[in-house]
Order: sequence, then C-alpha cells, then structure tokens
Amino acid sequence: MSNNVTLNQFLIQQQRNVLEASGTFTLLLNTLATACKAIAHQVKQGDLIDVLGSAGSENVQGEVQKKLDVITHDIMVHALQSSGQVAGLASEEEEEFLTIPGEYPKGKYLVLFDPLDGSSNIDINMTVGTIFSILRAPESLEPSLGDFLRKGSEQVCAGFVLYGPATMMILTTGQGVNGFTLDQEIGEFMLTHPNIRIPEATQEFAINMSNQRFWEAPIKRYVDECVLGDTGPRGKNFNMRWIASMVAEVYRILTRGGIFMYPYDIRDPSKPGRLRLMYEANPMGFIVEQAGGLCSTGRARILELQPSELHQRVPVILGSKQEVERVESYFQSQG
Ligand code: AFP
Repeated sequence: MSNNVTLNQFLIQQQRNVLEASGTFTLLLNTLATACKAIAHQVKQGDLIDVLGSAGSENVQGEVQKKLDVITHDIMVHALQSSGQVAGLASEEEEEFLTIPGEYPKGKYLVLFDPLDGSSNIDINMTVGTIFSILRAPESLEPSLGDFLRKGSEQVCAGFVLYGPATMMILTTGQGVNGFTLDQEIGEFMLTHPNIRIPEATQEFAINMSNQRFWEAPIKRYVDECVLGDTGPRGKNFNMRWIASMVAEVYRILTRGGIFMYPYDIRDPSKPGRLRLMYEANPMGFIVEQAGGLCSTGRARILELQPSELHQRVPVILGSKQEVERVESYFQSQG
C-alpha cells in the first residue's frame, strides 16, 4: 500500500514524464473521477433517494433501463460535455455518439463509457461500476463515427470505477495498472494498489453456466475439464464464481487471478456474444493485458479487432495468461 499519493498527484507525476503534455489529460481524468464520485454517492444512497428500480424505458440494446442507468449516463454526459477536454463521447445507453454543445470548448480526446455496468444487480445491492475508454480525437476536433471505431490497441487510457464496499478506480495509460481507493473522509482517490499484476496460473473460472447448451465445443471442453477437477485431465480442482457484473469479475481477477468468459453462443446469430466491444471488452482488455493477462475472443486478440459499429458485441475470454492461452489452443485444435 502506497500511503498518501492521491490520484491527482499520481497523474501529475505521470504528466511530468511526457514532454509535450499540456495537462488536458490530467484534467480529463479529474473530470471522470469527479463524475464517478457523484455516481458513487447516488449508488450508495439507493432507496433513500429513490434511485432504484426501472426507469420505464429501453436502451439502444433493447434492455430495460434502470433509473440509475439514466441518472449515471446524464452525470457522465454533463461532466464530459462541459469539461473542455473532449471533442465527443459515446455511451452504452445512447444510440449515436454525442458531440459538444456550442457553448463549451472542445478538447483533444474522445471518451466511450458504460455509465453503470452490472446495473441488473443494482436492486440487490451488489457491486456495479463505470467503465471508460479514452481515444485521441481527430485534429479537426470534429469527430465522425470512424474516429470512434478504433481498435482497442489505440486506446490512450482505460479504467473502471467499482462501487462496492469501497469505491475504487482502476486505471491504465499503457504503463501498467494502478488501483485507487476513494477516501470518503477527504473525497480523494488514494493510490492503494500500485502496479497490479494478474497471476499467470489460476484455479478459478467465471462463466454463466445456464448458457452451457448454447456454447461452442472448445468452451464446453474447457469448462468440462475444470468441473472434472482432480479426476480429469487438469489434475486439480477449480472454483467457480459468477457475479454477473463484469467490473466485479475483472477486479477479482486483477486481485487473485482467474478466467472470465462470456463466449459466443448460438442463441442469436445477430449477437456474437453479450458484451459490448467499445464499452466493455476493449477497456477491460487493455487493463487486463497491462496487468499481464490476456483478452481474447477465443480466436483473436480483442484489442486487434476492427470495430464496425458503436454497439457491436463480441465474445470475451479474459484473465490469467495460462488459462486464456489454453482456451485459445482448444479453438485452434478445433480448426
Ligand atoms: P447489465 O449492465 O445489463 O447488468 O449487464 C452486465 C453485463 O454486461 C456484464 O457486466 C456481466 O458480466 C454480464 O452482463 C452478465 O450477463 P448475464 O446476466 O447473462 O449473466
């Protein structure tokens, strides 16, 4: 634990290492941190301020929106549009990307975000989070759709904020992964988890087993072998977890290793997976790789996928290196 380093101090220190840095990026991270503190406040108040339950609307994915989905989207949009640090933004809750209203200046970044990942858990008081991905805006500061549809490997930063027993921010700018815990007393994120590394080996897997009959053969094989434990080819027992909140699953994997899978399944060919490339898979893939893990569809590295639409879905297999490589090898041997 590194005591007494705030997120802001950490960012300023990083900024000093970049000769051409103007400070805009540091300000943008502060904008995001402040927005997420406001979201944490809403999430923690829950029923006391009547933010739980359905909003009575559907989002672009056809999913029923929770009141908090709408509230957190609005907090993020307002914070970013008025910040002067971004030229455009895209939210999982909004069909089209958003530009910057005329009264505000534009900045040199684009931000894509899932304002409240795992929101189906909110009414049962489980951990949820905000995920964000930062790209460079075009020189003109007039982004088109193509400027958002960039490979995950082009992200300049990715992070997520976890609203759990503690509020935490996990961040990468491509130089490792660091974790910050919100000190509620002083209202600052403090560096508590420097240089997070994912153990390469693991005995814990996470998958929604109720979808088993829809999986492809390599996933069935991998999970069957885990379930067989020390009586099967793996020769060791596995534990299973499924929180149904990707932020919580990824944080667990960053902390103690593991593999998380939301694979392709045959239910709806128009949806090659459940998770969203731009709002979930790319930012989490960047973080996981920077912590020494891997993130794959089973057939390809997620960060190398060329996006074709903002709300595109992808299969996701991420976590400890040795296990993700094993799943990939099962796909390869299937041909
Ligand atoms: P919600 O934000 O709609 O709750 O979706 C969460 C999520 O995208 C991801 O965080 C979970 O890993 C996954 O969906 C859970 O999906 P299942 O409900 O199908 O298990």
